[in-house]
Amino acid sequence: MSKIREIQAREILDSRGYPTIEVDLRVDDLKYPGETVMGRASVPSGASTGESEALELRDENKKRYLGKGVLKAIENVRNRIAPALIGRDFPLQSLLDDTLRDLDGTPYKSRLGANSILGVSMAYIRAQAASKRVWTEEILASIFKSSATTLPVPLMNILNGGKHAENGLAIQEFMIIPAGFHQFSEALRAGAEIFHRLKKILHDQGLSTGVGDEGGFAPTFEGEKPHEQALLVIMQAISDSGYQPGKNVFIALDAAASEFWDKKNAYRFEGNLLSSADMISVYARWIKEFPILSLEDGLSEHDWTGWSRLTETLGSSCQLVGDDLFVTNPTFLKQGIEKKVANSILIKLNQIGTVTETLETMKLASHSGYQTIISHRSGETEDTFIADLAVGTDCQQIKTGSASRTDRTAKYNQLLRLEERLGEKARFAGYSAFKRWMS
Ligand code: 2PG
Ligand code: MG
Repeated sequence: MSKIREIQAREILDSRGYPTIEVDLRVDDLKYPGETVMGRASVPSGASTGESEALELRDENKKRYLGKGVLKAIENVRNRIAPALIGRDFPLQSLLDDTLRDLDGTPYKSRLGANSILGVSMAYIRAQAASKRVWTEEILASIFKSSATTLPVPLMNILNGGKHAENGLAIQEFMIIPAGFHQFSEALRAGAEIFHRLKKILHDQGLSTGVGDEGGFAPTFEGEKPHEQALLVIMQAISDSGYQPGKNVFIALDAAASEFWDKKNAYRFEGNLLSSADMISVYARWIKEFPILSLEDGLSEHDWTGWSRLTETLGSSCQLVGDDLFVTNPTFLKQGIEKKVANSILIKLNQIGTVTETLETMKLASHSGYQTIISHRSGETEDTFIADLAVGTDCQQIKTGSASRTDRTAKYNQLLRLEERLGEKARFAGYSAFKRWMS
């Protein structure tokens, strides 16, 4: 029995300098009776959010942090959550998370805020690990029933656009996928080398090498086809680094298309208004010309008809990932499975708001043949929970930014530690993460 003894919440800053919530949760130490141990977790925040995400509670008081303070969420932890949990033991994470959901009582966690609920949910996992003297990923593995030996392929966002930069690119993320390696550490090294090579290429072309929210470069390409220019410089960076595009390093895109979709069912793209069919043709052409293995949110979360067509047309040659489309929510994922929409899902803890629900969505995905990709948010902290989550669930892919900004590299560094700790047991997911889409 390991009862909850204390819960503290505080306002800290995320990677964009906006407040977020950090929770310290103390439980009985199973090793030394009478003592307590602490689990700590902090909550990330998105910019290009799906409309049906669980609610991120902000103060909306314009006099503090431009309205983005999280004091209300903190008050909810102190005055509503802590009194209901302190002195209680939850033998299963799901019992704790069910209690949190009941306390909130709304479908999108709009009463207490998903940020306050998730902070407590994650901190409890960490506290359990501390109390039992095991690692966080081992706690997650015991819930998810996995071997916790898989190291995910990193999807590294080396060129930023959309809402994460100010460079006019509609597509939000251009990522490299270093899949053709034997170890995570080798893949990460390749990714970092390509990132540095890209910097040199951009510099030599007189383009900006400042970085966007997720640590990728954010140059402004002046030509008529800026997205193709972006893809071309990435291809060059891969080859100039001594790697082979389409052999050991591939490309992934997150269009985050809800952001450039307007309500008249058209996409504002490179100066034109395109239909979903036109957008699909653009993607089809790119997939032919470039080694693109993954396309996330290629169409808007409101354009399910377009999504069906996209899946029918490109689903056998490309990983099609629903992010804003599914918002880590089993209800939307079930609809996707029924309607044969997308073939993969992005997993973000704060879109749904508890660890248990996140794991349930992942289980549903894998039972239905949907690939899962654990993801950061564009607003992050130094918390490395998602790295532990990826290994703890044997997830084959993780997307957590570029090879710069500590908020991004912290996750990669944790994966390096996990690989080292696993030693000979470590298995890098490599090509097998994408085998369905590799010809
Ligand atoms: C996305 C994410 C993370 P945000 O769209 O996939 O890259 O961005 O956190 O802004 O929603
Ligand atoms: Mg996305």
